[in-house]
Amino acid sequence: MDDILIQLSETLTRGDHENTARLTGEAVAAGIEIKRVLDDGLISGMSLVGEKFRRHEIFLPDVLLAARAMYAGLEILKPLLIRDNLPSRGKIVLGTVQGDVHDIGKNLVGIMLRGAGFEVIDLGHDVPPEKFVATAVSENASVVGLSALLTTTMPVMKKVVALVHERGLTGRIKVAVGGAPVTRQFAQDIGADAYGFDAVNAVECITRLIETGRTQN
Ligand code: B1M
Repeated sequence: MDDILIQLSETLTRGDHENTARLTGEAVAAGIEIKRVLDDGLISGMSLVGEKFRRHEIFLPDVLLAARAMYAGLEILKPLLIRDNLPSRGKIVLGTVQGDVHDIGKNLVGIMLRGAGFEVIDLGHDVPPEKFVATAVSENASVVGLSALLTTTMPVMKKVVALVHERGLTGRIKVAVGGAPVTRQFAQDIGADAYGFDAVNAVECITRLIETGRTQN
């Protein structure tokens, strides 16, 4: 792997936001594909942070610093991923489910969706089921995209799917789910319409949902 991506990953792991931004810019300027800067640089560093946190080698403040560094890198990539002034391909309500504050992956999904020409209404994190459904109705959005990073908040996704059915909105509002602990099997079990394993795949499955109406599960 390119040295600069190894350095980028290590810098993010240390929570050094200034050098994370600098190295992200340098990697782009060196002509490295943006997907690789994201996957092999920023996301790879963040995965390492997760492992160290799990092993109690680092603590919550260190994770917060790494998150700040991740955002510094994403700010550099954002203009390269988002294309403005395109006709909208569809409207998506996006958010991290209630009880969960992890929003880096969700924001990445939002950036990629906007980059692919979708209109995204981002409700942020810690979003109650009712708010997802009410916003989709009031904004006439056809998809709600749910992110969860905690095993304890995954059941909220099931509540959103149930609410869509209870309100008689089945088929009109489709539910796409994702996040590190979420699996395709889980998505099928709760009756979600689509599952995306990463931000690129989220765009693929949501595009399929909107353009062909075909569910994946
Ligand atoms: Co937390 N945290 N955290 N954390 N944190 C995890 C998730 C954890 C796995 C760490 C660990 O123990 N190894 C663990 C969860 C364990 C579990 O549930 N099994 C954990 C824990 C325990 C906690 C706390 C409970 C810690 C505590 O307080 N003791 C606490 C919970 C707070 C809460 O939410 N109520 C907590 C807090 C935090 C911070 C606030 C410090 C910070 C979040 C900052 C922020 O987001 N603004 C944080 C972070 C940064 C992490 C890790 C290290 C990194 C997450 C991340 O941003 N990854 C994480 C460990 C890990 O995941 N390896 C961890 C990078 C991001 C690009 O990936 O979010 O997976 P990800 O998104 C991917 C895909 O999942 C997918 O696409 C994205 C791009 O590829 N995707 C979708 C995401 N959403 C999608 C939606 C889709 C489709 C695809 O469709 C709509």
